[in-house]
Amino acid sequence: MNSNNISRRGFLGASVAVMAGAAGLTAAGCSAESSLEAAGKHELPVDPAKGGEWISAACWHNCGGRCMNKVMVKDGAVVRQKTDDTHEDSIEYPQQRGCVRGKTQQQQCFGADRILHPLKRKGWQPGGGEKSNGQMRGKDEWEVISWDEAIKLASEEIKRISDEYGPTGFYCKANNTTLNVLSGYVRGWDTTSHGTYTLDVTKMGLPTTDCGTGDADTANDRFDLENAEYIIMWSSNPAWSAAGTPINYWMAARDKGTKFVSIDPLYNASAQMLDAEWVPVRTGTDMALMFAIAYEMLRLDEEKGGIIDWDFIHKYTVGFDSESMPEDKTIDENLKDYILGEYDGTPKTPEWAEPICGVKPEQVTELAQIMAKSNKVMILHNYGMARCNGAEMLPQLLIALGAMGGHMGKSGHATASAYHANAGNGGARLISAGAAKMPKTTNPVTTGVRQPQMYEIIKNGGGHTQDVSNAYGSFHKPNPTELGPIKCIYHMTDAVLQTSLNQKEGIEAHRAVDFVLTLAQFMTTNARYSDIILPVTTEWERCGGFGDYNNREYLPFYTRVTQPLGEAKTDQEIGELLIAGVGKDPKLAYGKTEDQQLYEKIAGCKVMGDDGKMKTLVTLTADDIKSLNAEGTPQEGIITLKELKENGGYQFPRKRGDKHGHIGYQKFVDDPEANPLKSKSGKLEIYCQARYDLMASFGFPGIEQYKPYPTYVVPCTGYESTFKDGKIGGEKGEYPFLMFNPHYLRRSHTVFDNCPWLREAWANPVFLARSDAESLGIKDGDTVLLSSPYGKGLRNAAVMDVLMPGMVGVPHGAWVDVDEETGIDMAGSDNYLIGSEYSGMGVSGYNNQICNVEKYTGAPLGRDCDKPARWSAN
Ligand SMILES: Nc1nc2c(c(=O)[nH]1)N[C@H]1C(S)=C(S)[C@@H](COP(=O)(O)OP(=O)(O)OC[C@H]3O[C@@H](n4cnc5c(=O)[nH]c(N)nc54)[C@H](O)[C@@H]3O)O[C@H]1N2
Ligand SMILES: Nc1nc2c(c(=O)[nH]1)N[C@H]1C(S)=C(S)[C@@H](COP(=O)(O)OP(=O)(O)OC[C@H]3O[C@@H](n4cnc5c(=O)[nH]c(N)nc54)[C@H](O)[C@@H]3O)O[C@H]1N2
Ligand code: SF4
Ligand SMILES: [Mo]
Repeated sequence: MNSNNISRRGFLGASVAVMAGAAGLTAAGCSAESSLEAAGKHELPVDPAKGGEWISAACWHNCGGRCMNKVMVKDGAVVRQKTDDTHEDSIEYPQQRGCVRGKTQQQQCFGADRILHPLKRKGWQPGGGEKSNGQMRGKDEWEVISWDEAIKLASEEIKRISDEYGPTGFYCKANNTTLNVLSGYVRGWDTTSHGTYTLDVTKMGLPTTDCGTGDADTANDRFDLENAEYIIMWSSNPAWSAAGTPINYWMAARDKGTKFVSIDPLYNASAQMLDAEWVPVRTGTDMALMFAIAYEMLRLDEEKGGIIDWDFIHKYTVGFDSESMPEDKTIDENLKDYILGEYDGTPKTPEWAEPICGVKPEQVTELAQIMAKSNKVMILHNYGMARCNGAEMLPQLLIALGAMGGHMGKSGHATASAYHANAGNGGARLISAGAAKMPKTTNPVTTGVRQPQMYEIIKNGGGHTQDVSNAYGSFHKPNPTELGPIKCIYHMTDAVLQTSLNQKEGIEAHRAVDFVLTLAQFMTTNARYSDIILPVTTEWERCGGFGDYNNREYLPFYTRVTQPLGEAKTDQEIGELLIAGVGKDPKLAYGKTEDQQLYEKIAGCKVMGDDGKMKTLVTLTADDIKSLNAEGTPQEGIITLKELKENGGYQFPRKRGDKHGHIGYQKFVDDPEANPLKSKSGKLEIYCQARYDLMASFGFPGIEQYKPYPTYVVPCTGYESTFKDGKIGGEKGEYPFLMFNPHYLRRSHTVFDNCPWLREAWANPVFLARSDAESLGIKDGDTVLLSSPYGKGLRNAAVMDVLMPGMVGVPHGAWVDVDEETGIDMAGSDNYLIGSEYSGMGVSGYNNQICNVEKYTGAPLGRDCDKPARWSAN
């Protein structure tokens, strides 16, 4: 954002250039020229003289894309990198091109900051209490120890804690087979990706989290995007958050004449690429805007008609008006009369909404006209707006808006999520990987603690919890539970101390326990606050696998690039050693080799046949199976193992008009009696008693403000909190800005934050609106101090003309770096500025936190890429 490599060509031009770069179109500012240059050109010929071999390599993170990544390996080193060149690129059959992060995987695997040996914190001794010297976590020195010593120390300490405190003496965020067998553990639940959609939206008739597959997918197939006259991107930035192919599909629709509207505090990269009309909105206030749009639709329909699809509403939904109330209702109120102000005397007009959401009344009226039943409209949302305090009823209101225009179940119409690798590409999976059959292990503890409250329980040596969920998205009536002390924190495939809110307290919780164990590739935040770190391999050092993350048309497959570096071991190998260390049989968790598992995944790959049935994908001969070091039976498929390897997986060939199109809700809309939704009424429940009853049963703070249908609720923290007395329009308070956390291109959450190339390419500044910066005397690049009621952090300012005034963007996932003297975080960690406040259903309100911004008077921060790495292997 403040790159010197880009000349200023008028504010918007420059911003567009930078944002387009952000989308992976350019790689300005990267230092390792040769490698990146090579990586950027996918037509690079293999040079036999050089003797290199192209290998399909993993790009393994939770980034929202799924692309092909190829590396040329020579003498054990990666000398070149490229992406998909297996076929010509076309919109029907696009290449699965990777982004700059994919090319930086070599700095993940071969990074100078890899942890290559078991490490022990010098001040820690097993036995608990004083011996653990917990206050030194994050400050102490490290010593290299042998694997034997590391496993002995860790397994003996786990056994001691397990004997003394039982399974609830342990905490782990990730689903952990090893720990199931070792001891059991308390889990934390959070609303992470989908925010309020995590709370059982199936009760209102949506698929889980509004992200279905197959018939249940609410979004239409990608070829249908161009049939929409308007696509409303609500809180949606696929160019950043679903890098790879999806944005191409959206651009293809734009080229065919579809108009885009972006409702977002930031005129984001996708909006710019799609020439979208921008509706700037304050975060966490979308419901106010939605009420006002609905009000305008009702008004315009009354005045001139033709706006609202009343037949659709009455046939497919309940709770919109007094004619369509569900049988199980407990109050006689409906959405329409609420909007008209029948119950509270306040009609939800654009003038009512403007002070809250900041959207100009003219734009509200225009949106109401666009959403009319006479237009073909797709409302495609991502979940940023649902990751806000007070957004509990947003799914019901959004579906009501869609239903008012009849925008479901027809070509060119949709009201749906557009998320991750399938953003804007709904429908059944056309290709899928198999699964390896593994022993089933069970965690003896079923208690799920709301993640941010976890830290209080750990710090206080136990406590009361309202157990309402035992895993993601599976909520139940509360089970009041008393937990004893948690003495061990075990980290593996999560970055929870970095990605969960309430980080400052999280650090204190880590300092309070007897033992923290982390399986890590780098000195991540989890690792930094640990006692023993066990070096784990990256996917490049393992036998291979599938990047199986929801892309319905492409299944990436990768194999080993290098033997394990240093002394790193796989998660399975480490799990086996720990289980054996406590005197149990590793076979309880891991019945077979990783090679055998890979074979089973390959053998179980399925591809959609012409008859609509899934068929075997890969032919495997006896020799193939032998080459995989596995045992099994040969099989017939449509491609060979060699092809699977060389092509980096399999891409399903698509054509416009093929049999694999999909229209969300089509079956339900065609015949609602024969194909009812999963809600009690079988319809879309705008008034949903079941979802409300479940939420109310939690007894979380603020629940009395909610009703079974959407109403405007003042969030526990949000825009209102930026005012001194909590009233909009009054005097501004100590934290006058509203902070949100865009998912950022340097990283996939926390992953890649340590990569030098990416640190140079993406500066990780704080996003400030120009008018705010000017009134605070802040210039682009100045160091600014961010403060919130919970913490303080430093960042360099990126002064932007594409950000709504009053909003502050703090990119998600930077590795916290607390200056122990001042308590200020030097890295711009989002969660260092956020506490554990919640209400309603316990949504983590990442995007409507409050903060203050001021010019920093101390030494300038400098650039992240000039800072030394946290850890060096040497
Ligand atoms: N404030 C704020 N907080 C947020 C968000 C936000 O917008 N704002 N977003 C939320 C969202 S949507 C999400 S999904 C979460 C993500 O939260 P996390 O899942 O905790 O984040 P990741 O950074 O993906 O963590 C993956 C970790 O696993 C490690 N790892 C990778 N491969 C392996 C392996 O093979 N073995 C082992 N042992 N470790 C491995 C990586 O190094 C990394 O540390 O964050 C949430 N937190
Ligand atoms: N580069 C990169 N890509 C990623 C990830 C990553 O960390 N880095 N993480 C992946 C994961 S697990 C997830 S869950 C997805 C998340 O994907 P998204 O939800 O798309 O990511 P965000 O950047 O949080 O939000 C998207 C847009 O919503 C806007 N927004 C935020 N709050 C509000 C609001 O209250 N109202 C409105 N109207 N707009 C709002 C933001 O300005 C942003 O432009 O991304 C995935 N892709
Ligand atoms: S979008 Fe994700 S999978 Fe694709 S290259 Fe980038 S980091 Fe890798
Ligand atoms: Mo996520």
